[in-house]
Amino acid sequence: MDEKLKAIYDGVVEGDNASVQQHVQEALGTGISASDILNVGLIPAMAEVGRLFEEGEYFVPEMLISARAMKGAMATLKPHLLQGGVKYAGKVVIGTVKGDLHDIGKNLVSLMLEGAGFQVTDLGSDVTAEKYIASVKETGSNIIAMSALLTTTMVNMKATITALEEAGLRDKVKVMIGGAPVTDSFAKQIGADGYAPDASRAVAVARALSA
Ligand code: B12
Repeated sequence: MDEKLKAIYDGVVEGDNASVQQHVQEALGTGISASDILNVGLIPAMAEVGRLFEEGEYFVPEMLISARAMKGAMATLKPHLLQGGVKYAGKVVIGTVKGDLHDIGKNLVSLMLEGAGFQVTDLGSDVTAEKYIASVKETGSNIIAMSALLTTTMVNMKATITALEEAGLRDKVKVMIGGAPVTDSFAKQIGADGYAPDASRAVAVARALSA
């Protein structure tokens, strides 16, 4: 791995916000692309943090400071990732489902969709079915994108789809879902229209659903 990308990776794993910021700026300055910083440095670092948590080496506070370092880096990368966006491609309401506070992956999907020319309304995390529905009505969006990182909150994706049906909106809006525990077969099982395992494939799915 490139030295700068390794420094970014280490900084996120160690939760060293200042060092991550510094190395991200330097990497951009030396011509390393924002997408390499994201895909080679930042995302694998968060996967490592998850592994350390699973093995009992890290606890919630460590996860939190790593997440802060990752978020800070993403804020710096945002303008670079948005460069070269294409024309308006569709309207998406996105959020992490009720009971779930994990928003890093959702933020990435949101960012990539924006970069690909979608108009994105980001409702944040812990989003109830009612909130998704109110936002679809208000913005006239054609896609709801839901994220879940906890096996215990995945059920709230199905609850949102049921609420859409009850509101008479199911045939007006496509539903796409994702997040580490979510699979294609789960998406089919709950009647979602699309699933993607990562942010770049989320863009392809959103394009297909808007066609
Ligand atoms: C950071 C983190 C936290 C942070 C979150 C900070 C934040 N603002 O997001 C904090 C410390 C708050 C946290 C809390 C908890 N966490 Co946590 N957390 C993580 C960790 C380490 C990383 C998640 C992450 O950001 N990954 C990086 C991003 C880029 O990846 P991603 O989210 O998967 O997103 C990508 C794809 O999934 C996809 N995607 C995501 N969303 C969407 C949406 C759509 C529509 C599409 C198409 C695609 C898509 O694209 C993204 C980009 O490529 C994971 C471990 C892991 N390996 O996932 C545990 C993990 C998710 N947490 C876990 C747990 C248990 C918890 C707690 C319950 C811990 C506790 N005891 O309190 C709490 C729950 C709080 C709550 N109510 O939500 C478990 C979940 C286990 C399970 N099976 O349910 C995990 C898996 C850790 C573990 N191995 O045990 N956590």
